Amino acid sequence: MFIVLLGTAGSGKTTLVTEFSEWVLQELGLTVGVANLDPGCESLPYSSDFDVRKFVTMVDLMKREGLGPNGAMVRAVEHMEKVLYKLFEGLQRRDLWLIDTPGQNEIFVFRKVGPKVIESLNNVAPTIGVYLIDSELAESASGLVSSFSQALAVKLRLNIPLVMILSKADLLMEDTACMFEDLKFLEKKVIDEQVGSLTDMTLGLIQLFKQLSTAQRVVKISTRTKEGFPELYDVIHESMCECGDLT
Ligand SMILES: Nc1nc2c(ncn2[C@@H]2O[C@H](COP(=O)(O)OP(=O)(O)O)[C@@H](O)[C@H]2O)c(=O)[nH]1
Ligand SMILES: [Mg+2]
Repeated sequence: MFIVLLGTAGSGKTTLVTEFSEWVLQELGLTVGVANLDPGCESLPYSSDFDVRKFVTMVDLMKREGLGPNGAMVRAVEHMEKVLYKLFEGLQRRDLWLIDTPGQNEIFVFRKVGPKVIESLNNVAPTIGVYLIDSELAESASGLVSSFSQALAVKLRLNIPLVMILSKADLLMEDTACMFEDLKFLEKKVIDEQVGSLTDMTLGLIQLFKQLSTAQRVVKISTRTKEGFPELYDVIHESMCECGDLT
């Protein structure tokens, strides 16, 4: 099974890959592989079984081609597409694989490389996305709904089962947790926030969100406190079963 970590820059993907891989190994005794697909990271907190930086790095492209960070990331993912087949040569058998994706997630997801990576993984083993909603960005009702709409765009683009989680639960405000868990409460908060002509659209997005997450339960994760790791493993497994990919 491949678990692809997705979410905005700084939402906690790399940290979660590090902590969750250790937890899966120690607590569940499963073999876990880790692949880094971020050509822009300077150092990694985990030891990777596959690292795209062996083939391309952003720093190198910035130096060689005089590009800025975004231009270099665009060139890097274009190059990644060409070396994708090497990714699969490097992946040995494991109970599960965690796939870390670029910090500048939109360049990965919305360029050709994102769907190509997912398709190639899916051809090898069942693949699921874990989308991190950053608690720090979801302090207001409209902030949380904007995060939902980003997740919706990712789901549309990659077309895989997507488990939605709230990252950095240790920073979570009580109101945010309630909004995430109780969509009726979120609707009320949207109306209270008086976003004017955007209210109807925002309420419409909440309706869409109800259909988006494959997991019925809300998972709050903190890599600081280790809150939510067993729940995350359970919802990943449940989502795979619902999609008929696991029994
Ligand atoms: N408070 C808190 N900070 C976190 C947590 N997970 C990650 N971070 C911090 O968030 C920042 C971005 O994390 P990173 O994993 O690099 O995000 P990425 O860009 O999505 O890979 C780092 O400073 C992390 O230490 C968490 O659970 N709680
Ligand atoms: Mg990262």
